[in-house]
Amino acid sequence: MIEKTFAMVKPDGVSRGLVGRVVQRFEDRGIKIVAMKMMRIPRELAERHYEEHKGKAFFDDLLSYITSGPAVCMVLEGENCVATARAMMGKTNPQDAASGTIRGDFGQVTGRNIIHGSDSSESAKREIKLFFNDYELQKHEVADEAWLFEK
Ligand code: D4T
Repeated sequence: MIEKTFAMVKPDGVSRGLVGRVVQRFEDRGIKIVAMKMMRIPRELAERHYEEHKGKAFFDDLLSYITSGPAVCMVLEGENCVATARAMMGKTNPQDAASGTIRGDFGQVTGRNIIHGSDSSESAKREIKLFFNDYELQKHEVADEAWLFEK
């Protein structure tokens, strides 16, 4: 099933110049970028995004980190895209993330793990709405679409 997911290159990824290489991986896989913007996430939006972690020991550090500089927010689209994008990112703790994944190749610690991806289709819908307006989501065809999917 073709579905959308939300992904964000976090401020460490932006600051370390990893945006291009991260985006390249999605493009190489044939995953379609249907929205993308750079923003410094306001604290209130960060709190809503991470509301499931409110009250946890790492919550304040997480908010400081995620609001510390610009992030690059994206909506990705593809077959089973929530799970595929998560698999490409690797485990939350880069120490546990397999080589070949974004976190496994570029990260070392959980608190600087470069990228976020929605963990379910419900989260994806919620997060896409939090960060993007409908008019920011493109409906374009890409050149190799006919070869990426069966009819
Ligand atoms: P995100 O949401 O950033 O893609 O991460 P995950 O979906 O892979 O992991 P998560 O929701 O469990 O954690 C959210 C965010 O909090 C940071 N974190 C997490 C942390 O700093 N210390 C911790 O102990 C945990 C569990 C990293 C990701």
